[in-house]
Amino acid sequence: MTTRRILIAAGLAAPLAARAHHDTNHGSLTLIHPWARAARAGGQGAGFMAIRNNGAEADRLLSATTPAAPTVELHTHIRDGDVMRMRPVNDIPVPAGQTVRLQPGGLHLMFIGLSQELRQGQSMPVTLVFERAGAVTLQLEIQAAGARGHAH
Ligand SMILES: [Cu+2]
Repeated sequence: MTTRRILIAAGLAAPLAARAHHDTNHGSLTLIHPWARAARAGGQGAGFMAIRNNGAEADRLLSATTPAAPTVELHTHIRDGDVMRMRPVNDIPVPAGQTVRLQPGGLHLMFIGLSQELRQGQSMPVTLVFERAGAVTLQLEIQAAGARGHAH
């Protein structure tokens, strides 16, 4: 079966689209500059953004999903001797009044076993599930494979 047919079978006729991006407000949260690195089908990808909690209650990012990969993990980097290694975390706390940054070398979304190429200039939908704010779907703008930050 071709990739395209698999996508259609999953109800994802056009999961990647070129479109403009804006910060997203969801409940007490603002999701700022969501982006991902370009990556090949079958490989792994990484997603980043800043999450600002404007509210008076702490929240937590519990999980994430995307039609572009069967598994999304929440990862951080830890120092292991002289190397930085990625490690899954159960959740990502977003304390009241604070901004948590998912960025290269730190916390990030890890897309495992990409079912499609993440092509620079397109975008991918990702649904985040927060303990308090619930689920919100964002479009991550796909940057170059080696990108270190969001291009404005
Ligand atoms: Cu990772």
